[in-house]
Amino acid sequence: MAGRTFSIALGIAAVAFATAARAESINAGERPATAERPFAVEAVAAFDTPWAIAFLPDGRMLVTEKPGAIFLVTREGGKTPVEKVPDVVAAGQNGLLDIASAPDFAESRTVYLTYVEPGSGGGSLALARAKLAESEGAAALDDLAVIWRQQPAGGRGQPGGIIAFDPGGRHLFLTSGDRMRPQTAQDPDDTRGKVLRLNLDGSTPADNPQATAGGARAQTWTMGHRNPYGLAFAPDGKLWLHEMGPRGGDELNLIEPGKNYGWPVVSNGDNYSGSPIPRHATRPEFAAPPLYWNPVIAPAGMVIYDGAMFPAWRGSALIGGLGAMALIRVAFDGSGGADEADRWEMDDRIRDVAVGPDGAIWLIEDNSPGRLLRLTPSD
Ligand SMILES: [Ca+2]
Repeated sequence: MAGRTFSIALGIAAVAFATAARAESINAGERPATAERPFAVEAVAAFDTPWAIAFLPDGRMLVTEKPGAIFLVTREGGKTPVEKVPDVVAAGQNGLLDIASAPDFAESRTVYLTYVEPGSGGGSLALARAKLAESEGAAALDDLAVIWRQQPAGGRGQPGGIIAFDPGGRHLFLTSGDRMRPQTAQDPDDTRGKVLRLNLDGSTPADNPQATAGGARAQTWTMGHRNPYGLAFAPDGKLWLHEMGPRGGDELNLIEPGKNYGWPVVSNGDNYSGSPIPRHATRPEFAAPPLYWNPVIAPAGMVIYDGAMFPAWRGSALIGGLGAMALIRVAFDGSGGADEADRWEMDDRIRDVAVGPDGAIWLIEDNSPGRLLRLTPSD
């Protein structure tokens, strides 16, 4: 009797421990997409390989094109080219990448942009800021200054380059891809394969995990990433990232300062050559993804929805699927867990997701022409 009670107690303790430790990762790779979409899709404009959408407070958008152009776009699809865009390395995955309006844009007119800057060894990821100037129907980036550069320089594809601001608008978070040099992600003196946390002028915050170490270490918030194309804060303050893995290893990660996410030591996928990589479960010292996709979706772009048009999706992540040619909704459990809730078929590779002031969802297609799409509730 006593023995049996003990066994039951042990069993309950084991379940409680598993829940607290969140040891399990969910694989959503095999989930089907549905053509039954609860939204209407309106094509508003078209671009040459668009990469990112950034809303301005007045409801207009900035849209980047990977070959090196920026447009100011109205909700009706009117396009104004933005002049004085910096030169970029436009090849393969590299080019003009993300754009974001500063938290104080309404007063400062400041925008931030990322791109692969021409230079040695295949170019380097750069973060610049500029003022968006407008007059008589024309627009330009004035006073552009590079405020951060990848160190050391060079690499191939996989640039990362996603910008996010903390909810207080005091810090800028930047994803820096491994540039197809996997070992850089575990080198603490290399900015590649990291999430970096910077002040809004590009300097290093004094309260970063290794702020006194200088160089890449001081800028680093988390390490062990491959190619992160999604980074967003949820309303509860949690920071979520997705990253493209190797074959079968796309991940959604909860980002917490100082942690190491394991690439290339562990992955839930394998190398494209076919050689295996040890799984996350074999090395608990690395933070494991609560959600991963094997086979991959090739995630790109992410917002945490907080708008009015789709109230049931508030607090969910909306993620574009390049390989999946889909829009994916991920729901969170509030304690670090996540699961794929919906996957809707789209007609092309989805590169970025944004939400307008009225709560409409906006997508861009990774194509040339790649369309800018506005999604509103079907009924
Ligand atoms: Ca990982």
